Amino acid sequence: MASLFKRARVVRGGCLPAFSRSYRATPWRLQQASTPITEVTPAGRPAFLKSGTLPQKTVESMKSWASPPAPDAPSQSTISIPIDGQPIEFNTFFLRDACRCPRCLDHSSGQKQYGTADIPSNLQGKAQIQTGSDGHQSVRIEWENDYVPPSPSPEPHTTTFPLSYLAAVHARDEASHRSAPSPPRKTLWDASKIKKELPSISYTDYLTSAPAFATAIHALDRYGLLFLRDCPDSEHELPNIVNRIGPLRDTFYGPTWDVKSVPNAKNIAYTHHYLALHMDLLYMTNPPHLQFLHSLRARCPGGESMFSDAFHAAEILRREGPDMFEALATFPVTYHYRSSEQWYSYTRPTIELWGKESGSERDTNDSYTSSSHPKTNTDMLAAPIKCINWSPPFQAPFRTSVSGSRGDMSAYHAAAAAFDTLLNAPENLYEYRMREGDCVIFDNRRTLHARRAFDASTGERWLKGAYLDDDVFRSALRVAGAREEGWQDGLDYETWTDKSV
Ligand SMILES: O=C(O)CCC(=O)C(=O)O
Ligand SMILES: [Fe+2]
Ligand SMILES: [Zn+2]
Repeated sequence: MASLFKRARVVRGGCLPAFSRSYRATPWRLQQASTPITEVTPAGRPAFLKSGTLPQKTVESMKSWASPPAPDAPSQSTISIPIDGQPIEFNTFFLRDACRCPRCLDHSSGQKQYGTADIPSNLQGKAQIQTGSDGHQSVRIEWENDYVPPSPSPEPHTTTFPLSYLAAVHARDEASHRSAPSPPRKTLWDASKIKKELPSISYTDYLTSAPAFATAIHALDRYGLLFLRDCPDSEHELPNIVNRIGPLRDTFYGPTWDVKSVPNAKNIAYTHHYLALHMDLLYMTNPPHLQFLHSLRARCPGGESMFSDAFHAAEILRREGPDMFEALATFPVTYHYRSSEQWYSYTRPTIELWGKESGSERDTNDSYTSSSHPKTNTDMLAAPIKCINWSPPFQAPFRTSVSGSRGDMSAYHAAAAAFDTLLNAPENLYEYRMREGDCVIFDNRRTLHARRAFDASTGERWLKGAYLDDDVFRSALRVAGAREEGWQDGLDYETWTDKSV
């Protein structure tokens, strides 16, 4: 029966501790083999269906978790803790589970030594406020019927929180009840604004100055565009530039790739033709978040780069043509890359919005992972933009709503034409001729890139390119800023580990 809980954790590097037999006491409920099974399901406890497929003993054990504790083992669903003089009820399991003491966390990795499911359902706790010699207040909880990870220490297990942490948790809960979390802060731009405010940094500062690097990548997050100046003239330099943020994203184009005009190009970018505004790799499930282009040679006429803020264009459309905005937020467009050796394909709407459903990461202050899409038009017209998908050169034939006189395709066509006009309007398009030694970094889910045709017969044009994923960028932003925007004071505790014992 215990095998239900003996999950084999397969972790890359094999470094997740815990869950090994020696580290786990038998969960309390599993010892209660004779616990009477009841159909009564108190609020907040899951009801189990009768299972025809699981062994009866397993089903009984599962039911025992859902049933109320025996009368001699009263449960305590909350613990009252005063926050700003008000008694606030915190869920008992939340408090026990959030313990970050050196017994609950593995000493070196800071990872948990037990699972939430190991916490006995009859857990009880008594909270006491303490004031340290430095004046900081903390909450010390003494537990009864606790799950205690094994430790050489004879001391009973207690949990101590900075009071500021619980105040921040409470504030976060309150805010999420009042309104949807605020969108990640972005600075939308048109051509004149970006010319004035263009984020840029010298190569040397980017690599050697932590504060300058932090400022630069926060600007990259805000504007979706950053220029590095005076990069070394070496085709081997780009991985160093990317690695300053984190490991680069390898694709079938290679870890880095050369944008040069070549015969039999496997990508339209590797020709000398005009390349319309687009994003890269939308035919993949998770297109790269950042794209890097390092200019190594700029010795022929033409080839100017162009950038356009697709969030800015989409916001204009939301204001001026809400029906068109809706068409772009719903109509599915298929992108593909097909050759003799590759066949990538993915379908997505042009505008993706942050959802509001509970459990989505927008509710947890994390701004760059996937979330559910708003369901109603009202939600759609209010929801912040998560990302844009626009890559005409890589579109496949449409797959839906195209037969007969169905309106969807025509509505999409009108909306796409309006969006294209906005993206390419001279007042929105930032044109810049990359100089040798420049490296541009841009948000591939927001900032569109294009280039003018060039005359490859009179001189060389050569860019080296690379990609980087969203998780890697979010991680670098957090490290550089110690916390994300929208992150409340005090919540840093969640990633803090007390290694003092
Ligand atoms: O040639 C350029 O400036 C851009 C090429 C391009 O779109 C790409 O490499 O993704
Ligand atoms: Fe591209
Ligand atoms: Zn603990």
